[in-house]
Amino acid sequence: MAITTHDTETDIQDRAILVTLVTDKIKRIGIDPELSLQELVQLAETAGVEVLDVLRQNKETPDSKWFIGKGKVEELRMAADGLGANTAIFDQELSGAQVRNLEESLDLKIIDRTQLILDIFAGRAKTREGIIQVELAQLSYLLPRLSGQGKNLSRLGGGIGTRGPGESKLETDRRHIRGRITELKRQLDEVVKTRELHRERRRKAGAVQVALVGYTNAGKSTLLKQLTDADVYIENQLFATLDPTSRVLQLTGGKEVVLTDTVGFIQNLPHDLVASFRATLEEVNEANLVLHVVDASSPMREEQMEIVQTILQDLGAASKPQIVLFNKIDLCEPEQLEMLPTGTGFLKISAFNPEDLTRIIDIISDELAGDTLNFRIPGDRGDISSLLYRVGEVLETTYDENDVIYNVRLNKEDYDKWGYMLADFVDQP
Ligand SMILES: Nc1nc2c(ncn2[C@@H]2O[C@H](COP(=O)(O)OP(=O)(O)OP(=O)(O)O)[C@@H](O)[C@H]2O)c(=O)[nH]1
Ligand SMILES: [Mg+2]
Repeated sequence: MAITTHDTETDIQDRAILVTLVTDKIKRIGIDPELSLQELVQLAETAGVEVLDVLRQNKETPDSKWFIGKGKVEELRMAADGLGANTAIFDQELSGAQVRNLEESLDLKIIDRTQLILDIFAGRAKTREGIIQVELAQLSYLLPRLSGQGKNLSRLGGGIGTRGPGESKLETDRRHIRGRITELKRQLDEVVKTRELHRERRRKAGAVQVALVGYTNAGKSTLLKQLTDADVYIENQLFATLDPTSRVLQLTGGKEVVLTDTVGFIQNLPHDLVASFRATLEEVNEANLVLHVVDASSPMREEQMEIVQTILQDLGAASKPQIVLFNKIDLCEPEQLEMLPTGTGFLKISAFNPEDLTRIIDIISDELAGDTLNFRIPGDRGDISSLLYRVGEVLETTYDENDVIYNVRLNKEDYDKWGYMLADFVDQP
């Protein structure tokens, strides 16, 4: 049977064997390796790869030359020969030397989880910002893996299909890649400035912003579509959404907010990708309220929620008001439903249930409406009066001797932020 190689034209479908190495370190800290592997299968399929088989190895530490043990390399060779695989995808990150050794010995295209994710992103990028960010992440990933490669750079970074950084670029030397990285960063700076201007405009317009965040495939885009009739891309695959999309959502009582769909998160989101996508991800920082969408039917639900919180923390958005939407409850087993936390700030929904959509709008309305409070401000504290006008909605003003009593609607976030100045003036009934 013919075994295709990394140099073969890419119209031939990638047929892959997945490989995972469970080290002591992973056992101690990592996510369940089997669940991670399930996710790798999904990632591979999302990238259009046919998964033929899975190989597992338990080993204290990775082999510095081959990553997996030499015996396992032979097993991989036999499996690849037997099944007609042209690619091996590793669930853990490989060094440049390991990729090279495996490729040369096995005559297979060797890809790791990070590269697979970068590849999917490359296939998804549509906007100028997205395209720049992905290429920057790919080249940043590639650069440290080029050392000692000599002239033959094309072997690395081919990626799945044609979506790698491109052969022509890879054949240039490191200096060239560094130059390209500098150029991409410059272009990105420009895009970031434009995005910042947009944000500034929205801020000035006083738009209240709500962000849908969550693990990839949780149903964020589905919710945006269901809530606002937005025409967005929805697919049962990982990273369907790359660029943030915003739509106006009307709340109970007619108030309008801007609802934004964002790129999904995943465990071990490649560092280079997070760094490059910072500008996009920071949309979340603009939000007044975060809707954390969770696939309640996933066996990885808890781990996924933790990963999302960690990434929110990294972005500096962890302390924002958050509502957790446990989505896809139509797919949950009764015992899965029972295990979901309840209480304020949690809602169990199915994106396809119109009643649930109404409940989502109600909970957003409640959360953003805030409480009304009375403030008694002495006549000589014009600074506090103007602060109230700036951060709240003054509903009523009454005068009592030298004081002004303001009845103000103030949301929690703003009260937390300005409480240190305002608390002394709250008028107790
Ligand atoms: N059964 C069921 N399926 C749902 C529900 N919500 C979303 N889905 C499906 O879940 C899949 C993923 O939905 P998306 O809206 O693309 O998910 P996403 O969070 O935007 O994913 P990424 O953009 O990849 O991060 C699609 O096949 C949806 O039809 C739900 O409540 N019930
Ligand atoms: Mg999406």
